[in-house]
Order: sequence, then structure tokens, then C-alpha cells
Amino acid sequence: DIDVVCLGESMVTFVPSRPGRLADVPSFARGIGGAESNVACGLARAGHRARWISRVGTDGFGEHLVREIAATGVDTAYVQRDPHRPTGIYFRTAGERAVGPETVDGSGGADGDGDGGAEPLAEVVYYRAGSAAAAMSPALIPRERAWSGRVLHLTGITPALSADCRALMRELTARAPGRPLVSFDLNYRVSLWQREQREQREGDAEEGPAVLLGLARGCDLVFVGEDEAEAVWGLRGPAAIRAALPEPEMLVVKQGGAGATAYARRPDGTDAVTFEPAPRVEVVAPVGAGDAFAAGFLSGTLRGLPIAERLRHGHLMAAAALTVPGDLGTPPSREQADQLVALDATRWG
Ligand code: KDG
Repeated sequence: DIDVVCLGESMVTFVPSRPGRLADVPSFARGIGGAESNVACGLARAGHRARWISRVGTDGFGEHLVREIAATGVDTAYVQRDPHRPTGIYFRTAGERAVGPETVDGSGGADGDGDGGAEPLAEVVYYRAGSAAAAMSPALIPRERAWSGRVLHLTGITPALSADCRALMRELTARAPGRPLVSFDLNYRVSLWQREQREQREGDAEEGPAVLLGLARGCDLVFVGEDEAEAVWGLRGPAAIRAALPEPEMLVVKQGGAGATAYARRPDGTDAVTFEPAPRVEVVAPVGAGDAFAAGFLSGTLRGLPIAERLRHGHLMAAAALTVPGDLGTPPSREQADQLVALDATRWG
């Protein structure tokens, strides 16, 4: 009865009450973050049955996360509580970008994590090493249960957390009977991979770019930001990314404020290529926009909409996230979104 299972670490987020450097801001407001739970929340708000699977501590932060995520309508029945490890938290700048409106990233191409090179002004400080979620492993959940939705959504953050998390990712993306459509958002977090590599014993280090390429190749629907593909693989432009990643049935390349291009493999092996421009919005904070885009696209996928409409639903959800300081915006209702998506092409882009 579940449409989409999203699996990954969520964290309590501390966002400054005003723009400025972390060294200078006086106070922080608590929010929730986590790429996969953001997608689950977006899908729940769009009327789908979404489940989030993860691990949190038995601390108050874990309780807060589960409560807030469940409050959006997401099923949290399979979230494990770990009495020995803390819930991850992180701090980030509200961003100097928040000072003045800018019209960028309508497609959520940059996640604004301050980490992949897309947002040089943002600072992100994670406290998640040794977290309850970093201890996720194939023992977290029987594979059949993670595969019980129509879609399983994963991201490239999880394999950067620990060797156990990488083993879990390989288990969940293995091609075997009963596997649902597996969706994967690259979400390249360079600082997490650097830390992972420092902590691995010499000679044992797994390189982020190779791990991420291997995982992406094994998935059915892959989301990649043009900027992150360049940062992680040195690939420039949608065509080069598709050439390096021909396996997924559907590849969506997010091109910042310009829009997004979907490559959908036809039965004869050629691609149907669809570009949809993003609406121009006044960006408050780009964080969470990529997740919102994925939620909109997945919502359109679940509803069997034409690819151009899936992209437009992604853009609309991203626009809602871009125009608020936190990760999650308030997206339009399904009816409102359908009306906007149906607008003439001259009103888009
Ligand atoms: O996409 C938004 C996420 O980056 C944010 O919520 C935190 O999941 C997060 C991460 O690991 O960076």
C-alpha cells in the first residue's frame, strides 16, 4: 500500500536567524533536513503514500525528527531508534544570498549544501560522524520490506556515510526479482567523501566518484545536477552525462535556473530527450530544492504523466522550496499544480 519508500539519514538542522557567517550569527532556529525524508515529505504533501526508513538516536533530536516527518503524513513505522549513537545534526548559513532576491536554480540544480561547489557562499558544518544513521547496514531492514513500494528512492549521501551504508546501498540496488523502480539522486557531498577517505585505512579507501557512478548505473531513474556531475566526474553538459550513464531507463539532468533535461530510453534503445525550462523565482535559499524537484518528478511518474509534465511538477515543487529559508516549502496543491503545469509553453521559461 506504499507508493514510495525513501531511505537515508535525516538530521536536525540549525539555520541562523539572520544571514551571515557562522562565526558571526547570534542564534539559530531548529528545522529538519535530510534529502530522502525531504523527498518523502514532498510526496506525502502531493497526496502519495510515502515511507521513510532510517535510524535515529533515542535522544530528543531523534524524537523531534520522527515526529515532524510523521506530521507531514509520512509513514515512519520502520525508523529504528539507537540508544548508543546520537542523531546527526548540522548547522548551515542562511546564506548571503538571502539578502537580495536572485533568480537562479529554478530546477533545484544546486542543492545549496555549500559542499559540491555550487554555493561558494554557504557554510555547512555536519555533526553526523558516528550517528545512528551512519550505522545503517544491510541488517537495517529485510530487502523485501525496503522494496515493498512502487518506487525506492535513494541518494548518493548514504554511501558517503560509512562502509556499512555502502553495503546497504549495494544490497538495495542489486538487480533481483521483486525490485521496484529504484530512483537515485546523486547528491554529491564532497566533504563527507573526504572525511570517509581520511577515516578509511590506507589502501581501503573507496573513491566517491567511482562508488557513485557504480550505484547510479544500477538504478532505473537517476537525478543529476549538471554542476555536481562536473564536480564529481568532470563531465560537462547533459549529453556527456548521458553518454557516461547510459544504463538508467530515465536520466534527469538538472541545469540550474535554465531547466532540466530528461533522457528516456525507448524500446529500440534510442533516447527520447525532453527539455523543460524552469520558472524564474526569487530565491531565498536553494537548500532542499533538488529534493523537492525529485519529489515532483516522482509524483508525476507515479501518476503516469507525460515526461514534460513530470519535469514541470519537479520545477514547481523546487520553486516552493527555493522561496523559503528551510528545506521544505509549501508546494501548491495537486489541483493547483496541475493547472500551472497545463499552462501554455509561452508562460513557462
Ligand atoms: O538536500 C538537502 C540536504 O542537503 C539537507 O537536508 C541535508 O541531507 C542533507 C545532507 O546530507 O546534506
